[in-house]
Amino acid sequence: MKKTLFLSLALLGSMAPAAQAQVSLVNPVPHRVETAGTLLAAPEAWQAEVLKSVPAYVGAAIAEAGIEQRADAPFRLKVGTAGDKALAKYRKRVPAVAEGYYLEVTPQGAVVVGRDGRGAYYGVQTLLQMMGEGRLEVCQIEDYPDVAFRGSIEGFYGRPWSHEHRLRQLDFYGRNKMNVYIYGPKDDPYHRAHWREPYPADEAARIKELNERAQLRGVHFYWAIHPGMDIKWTEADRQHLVEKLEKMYALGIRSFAVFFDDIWGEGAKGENQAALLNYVDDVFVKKHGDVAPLLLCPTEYNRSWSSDESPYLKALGEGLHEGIEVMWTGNTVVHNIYKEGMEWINARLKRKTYIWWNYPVSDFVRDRMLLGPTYGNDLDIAGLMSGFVSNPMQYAESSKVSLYSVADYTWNMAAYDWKTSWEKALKDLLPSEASALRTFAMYNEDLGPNGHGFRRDEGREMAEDCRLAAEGDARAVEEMAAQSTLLIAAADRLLRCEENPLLIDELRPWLTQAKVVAEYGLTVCAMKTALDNGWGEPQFADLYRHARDLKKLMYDNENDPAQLHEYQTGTKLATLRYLPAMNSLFALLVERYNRQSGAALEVSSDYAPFHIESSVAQLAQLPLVATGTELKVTPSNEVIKWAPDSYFTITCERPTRLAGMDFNFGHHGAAADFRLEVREESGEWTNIGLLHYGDTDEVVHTTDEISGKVVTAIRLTNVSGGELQYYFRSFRVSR
Ligand code: LOG
Repeated sequence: MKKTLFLSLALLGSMAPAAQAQVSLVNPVPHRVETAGTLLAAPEAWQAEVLKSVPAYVGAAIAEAGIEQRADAPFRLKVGTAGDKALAKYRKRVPAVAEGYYLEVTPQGAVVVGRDGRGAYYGVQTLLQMMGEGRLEVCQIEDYPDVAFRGSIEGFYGRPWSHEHRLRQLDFYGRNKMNVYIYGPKDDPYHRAHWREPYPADEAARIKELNERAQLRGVHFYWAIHPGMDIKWTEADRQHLVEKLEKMYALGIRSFAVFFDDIWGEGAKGENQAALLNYVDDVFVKKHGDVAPLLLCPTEYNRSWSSDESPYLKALGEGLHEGIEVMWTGNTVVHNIYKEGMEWINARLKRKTYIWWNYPVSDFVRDRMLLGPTYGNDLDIAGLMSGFVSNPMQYAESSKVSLYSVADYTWNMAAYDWKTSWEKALKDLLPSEASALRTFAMYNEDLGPNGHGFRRDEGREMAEDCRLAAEGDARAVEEMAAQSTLLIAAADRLLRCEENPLLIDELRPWLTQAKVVAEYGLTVCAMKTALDNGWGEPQFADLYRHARDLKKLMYDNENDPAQLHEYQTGTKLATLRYLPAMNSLFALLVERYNRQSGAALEVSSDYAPFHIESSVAQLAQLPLVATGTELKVTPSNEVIKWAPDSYFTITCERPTRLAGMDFNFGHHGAAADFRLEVREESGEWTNIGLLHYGDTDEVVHTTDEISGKVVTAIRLTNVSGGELQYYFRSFRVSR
């Protein structure tokens, strides 16, 4: 008797037989599945018939699948769309949603019927994924996307993705039913700094090739322009913009976005932005007739920078032509997306917003590799958005861990299960070493303290062991020692894994660091054994010294010039639970040893001698990096708003001798807007002069009097009398 199962992912997760079925290999999780659970061997050859209603790229995808096409093969594959007469008997089963499809698998063959061409493509992807382990499942699937536009926005600061990486991404989006890639890397000069200038021929050719690959994978390739840093609201600049878009059109691009994020001043005016977009809509989009609705990234792109009565949002909501899409990052720059926030912004923009989700982007925490599960967005908001794209890390392959789940979430939101999705993502990315990747990923999830306050629950599975080990619990310490060995093993396996060299190259600094971190943990656990067994000098002291040396090595790895990131040094992992637990255990053991033996070994293995205090919320949580002679505040990507009299203070736990300092707020003239003071050991505050060198210098330097001063705090105050809006490009103190 046939058993009918309407599967949601929640069910898949909890039902063992279904979890092994071939349908469970499919990403995103399909909406409606009927299956008897019967498994077949996947065909090695088939007779594939692709009806004319289906675009050529679908046939190409079938041909690329590596299954022999043979006229006498017993397995028949038929692919068409809902309008095909030959498939009329399936029509009722094709969901009436753009990009939906119906797939039926029987022992004799498979039929894919798309609502449209892309739907047919997605039906074929489902079939191919199901065959991933050499088997096929007899089933009927009715499937469709919840969110119309799903994908990624290459929108981070830092090194843009390479051409090869982008091509691989587009292939990945096709397989996982994502239909959007927005090209907007902040550090492509022709996107932002030199937006008026055309691409050189070789770069133009690469963009053309990307767009062509996108078409083959059912992906809308959006090219984005970022004119806001220096746009003048003149006829000339309007023409510059349209001319640039025309150039991109000539390369074959048919979807365009205009970004005004992270700017201030002239470019940030809502009415002008709306008028410009409407103009482009009239003279470019409507003129051509085959260009997608424009997409705008506004200047107030999150709620914390806006207000209930924001005149800016009002100007966009009322002024922008119907159909122009507007992006939004949520309640803050980096935030999970909640229903209440969606309703708030949709009411103001008078349209369903297009979500720009700032995860797993790491351009504000460049010392992190973000490989954890993708969780936290509300599951009942599909109907409130027009699109959802993820801004990834500059590490393209590694970003696939979360992009895989973004595909899953946006396609079938109510059924989204972040745990299962994460496990599947790791297997998809590195099938031969998925368990090693999982072990490693458990330590690479949290972002650490950061300006946006966005954190992840790293090491949730070892929470209890970490808590107990920190208190010296014997069983938990043994457990942690075993976990540490597993981490070393995982790092070694990944380092010699050849399955995805691009991925391993990205992970390498963190893999190297993971081995040192784990060795430190192991050594601390061994210190406990040594102490429990009554070992004294020299064994305990040797282990103690080794633990401290490993800490030093971690630090050296972070500051290895070969691994320096452009703005923020560091290669951090395991910082939420594992390292704090091992540090506490270390301190506990050393104290006990000192007590027992009368020794005076230093207890703390970590020392954080500098702290930030600021009345500017955007600055208060910025990480500080202290190297041997320098103290650097992590730069901020966005514009910082300094209220009148607001301050930024660095306090030093120990009196610190200064050699000098400078900062860059992206503005010549900033020196006159601030007062710099240092607190001397006596507790007294002393003013230090500020100046620029020359007429255009953006860097603010201090006068010589700073050199040699021994201080316990450095304070910068906005004394301009008004609100200031400046970048925060660098802030360095040398000592
Ligand atoms: C930028 C983005 C950057 C991200 C995270 C938007 C709309 N713009 O603060 O380019 O990658 O935040 O740092 C942003 O998010 N500015």
